[in-house]
Amino acid sequence: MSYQYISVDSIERVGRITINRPQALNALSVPLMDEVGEAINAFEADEGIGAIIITGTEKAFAAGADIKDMAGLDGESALAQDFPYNASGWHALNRCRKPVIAAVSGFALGGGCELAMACDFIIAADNARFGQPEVKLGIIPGAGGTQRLIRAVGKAKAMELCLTGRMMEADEAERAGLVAYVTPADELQTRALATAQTIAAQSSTGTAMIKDCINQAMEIPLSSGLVYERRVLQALFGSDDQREGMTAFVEKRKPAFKRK
Ligand code: CO8
Repeated sequence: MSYQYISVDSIERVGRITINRPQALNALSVPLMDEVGEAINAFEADEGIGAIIITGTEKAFAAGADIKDMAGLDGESALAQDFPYNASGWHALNRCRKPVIAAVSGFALGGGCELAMACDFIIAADNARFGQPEVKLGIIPGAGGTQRLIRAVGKAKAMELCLTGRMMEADEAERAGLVAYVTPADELQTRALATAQTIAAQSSTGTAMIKDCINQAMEIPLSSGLVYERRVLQALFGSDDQREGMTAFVEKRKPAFKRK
């Protein structure tokens, strides 16, 4: 598969999607997000892949939706196309059962911040800057900015960020709970890859179910979430991976999980 706006590679069970439109600070056009969708679907279907990284260039993860493309959009078309979900990347990301990490360097603004938040977690370079500046353009976030940011950083900071449109630096984003950890910019790819490889080496049933349960926690009450989690755990007893994982522990060896 050849792509125009992204590049794709894989290293030891980790599939990596690099947004590569540096002349526009990786602004997210519809064709670009369609390519992201194709690449996610291809990694999802590949049993040799256990985790996915989405990253950008050093200066920008993505500086938002492409404003030049959006400028001429009218309300009726936006509604008819279901903008911005008229690109397959958002759907592929929501459906993906493999863990997806956003490795963010530079700007993650507007749709770029939303794309990072739609991943399972964010690793940030120390030069990363997050923000939802849509208010400055006379619009509001539209791919989860007002919904996922509040769940990550709480109401006060989500309100303040979305209402002012200001940028938040990596260390503040880490303190606020938006990012899992911060790394020096020149170590971002190595550290993200190491984390992704650790995940990709686990039971793929286990990682898919953990992702499922944690995502459920964002949607349902605690009492229902606890039941959901327990039922998933119970269902995993008797699975190939449970047998192999526990047998390997008892036999003091590394588990050899089946890849499916
Ligand atoms: N869209 C299109 N082009 C962009 C964008 C963008 N979002 N961001 C930067 N560019 C282009 C610039 O126009 C410029 O191109 P050119 O050289 O042809 O003029 C080039 O990238 C370099 O940009 P700058 O010269 O501005 O670089 P600076 O380092 O001076 O500034 C900034 C960097 C601060 C990031 C600045 O470019 C900026 O403010 N960009 C816009 C950020 C923004 O407002 N993002 C939010 C967009 S709205 C949005 O995301 C709505 C979400 C709706 C759903 C999501 C769907 C994907």
